[in-house]
Order: sequence, then structure tokens, then C-alpha cells
Amino acid sequence: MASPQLIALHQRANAGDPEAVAFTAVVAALGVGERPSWSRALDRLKRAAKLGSASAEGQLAVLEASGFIGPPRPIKEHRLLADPRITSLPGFLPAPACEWLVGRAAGHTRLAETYDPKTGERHVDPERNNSAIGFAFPAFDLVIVAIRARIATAIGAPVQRLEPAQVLHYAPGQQFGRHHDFLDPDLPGLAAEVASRGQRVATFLIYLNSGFEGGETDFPLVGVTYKGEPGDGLTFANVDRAGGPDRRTLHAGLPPRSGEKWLFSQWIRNRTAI
Ligand SMILES: O=C(O)CCC(=O)C(=O)O
Repeated sequence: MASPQLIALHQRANAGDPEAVAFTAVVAALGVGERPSWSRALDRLKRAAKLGSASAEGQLAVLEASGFIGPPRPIKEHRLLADPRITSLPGFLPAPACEWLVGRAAGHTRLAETYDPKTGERHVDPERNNSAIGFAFPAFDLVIVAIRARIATAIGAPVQRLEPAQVLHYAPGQQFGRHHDFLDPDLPGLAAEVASRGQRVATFLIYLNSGFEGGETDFPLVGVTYKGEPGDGLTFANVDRAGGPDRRTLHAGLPPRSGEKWLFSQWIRNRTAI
């Protein structure tokens, strides 16, 4: 956010605009134009709730119920495969936070896009017909900030390496066909992207709901098929130990046969991504 916008935000917040106060909580947590502070962020969110922000009140309830207020909860890991590294994280995100994400996304998703390997531009790919919504800084709330911080802790990377987050939605028959998440530096359209913003070295997924058949995350070349319960995480490296693309990480979001699938998807770069 440019400085004039930040000044305007704080002016609105000082004037008592509840939603502006709520967003200054995000600004405090991320340290935009100020020293980052989680406790100041929570104080601001509480003030926004007192001023009448329903969103702030909802965020506080979700943060409280999901273990984001108070001592951090231990993160459980279960190694599914050592090489390439594929790890599940049972119970990574409590149900209220999963429901919050679905609530933020529902009704706002659009046909998902991928990188065109020739041009490096975003484009609609016939292999990917599910829908998605991206959450970048101006669309963050404190719940999303907290989830991204927990992901950064789990994978041992600074949060600045996380790309904007996405929530994916699959109706029956919709899929994210077989693909790699690394950006192939051999493809002309992607080499520039890798050079300017770094390689996408890891992926972190969180299953957000139940009540669908099929819809697994499938790694056909290494024989791993995973389907999480709501809140379960799945993370995998997209590159080998030398940092080069690992083609064995080919994977797909299989289509649900019935019901709807919601998934939080977070790609991680090897350097600052936002
Ligand atoms: O929907 C899934 O299970 C997979 C999602 C995926 O492949 C991705 O976000 O890169």
C-alpha cells in the first residue's frame, strides 16, 4: 500500500470508521509503515469490534477459537513421502478458521487461471476448470494473516516468501488437471518470472470442508493420493535438493464425484514474493 493510502487509512481509523480500524489491525500485524506487533493488531481489532465492525467481531471469535490468541499450538506432521517430500499436517487449522475462509470465498470465486508457458501471462487453461479467489494484501483480514503466519512457521520460511493466498472451489466434475507448481525456467514465458520473483519452491494446501466424494490431491508419479479432513494440511516441495524443478511432483486436484470441495492453497517462493 502506497504511503498516501496508508495515511488516509489511519485518518479514517482515527475518525472512528470501524472497517478502517479493523484493517489497521492487518497493517499492525504485518508491520506496514510501523513495527509489526500481534498484540497491537489484536487491540485494534477489539477496538473495531467495539465500534461496531461485525467482521472484526467475527475475526476475534475465529482467532480465539482457532488458537491464534494465546500460546501457539503445536503443529503435528506426518511424512507421507521422503523424496520428493510430501507431508500431511493433521488438524492444522481448526474448523472455525476453515469456515471463515469458505465464508470469505463463497460467491466470489471465478474460473481459475494458470501461467501461459509461452508468454508468462495468466490465462484460462482447459485442464483447470475449477474456480478460485485470490487474497492479496488489501483483501487480507487478521484471520488470513494468522493462517499465513502459521504456515510460515510450519515450513520454516519467512512469511514474506508467501505469494498471495487462494481459496479454491470445485463443483462436481471440476478439476485442476495434472500440473507442476514450480515455474519451469526452461519455458520462455516463465524464465523471466523466475528471474524477477523467484522460484515457487513449495506448496501448502488446507482442506476446508467435508461432504464430497473424490476430490483427492493425486501425485501419480510417486503413488501418493491424499484426501484431508477439514483443517488438515498438506505440504510438498516442488524443487529438488539442488533447487531445480522436481518433475516427480506432478499432481492434480481430482474432480469431486459429488459435493463441493473447498481448499486453501498457498504457494511459497524462494525469496520475497509480496
Ligand atoms: O485441489 C487440489 O487438491 C490440488 C490443488 C493444487 O494442485 C494446487 O493448488 O497447486
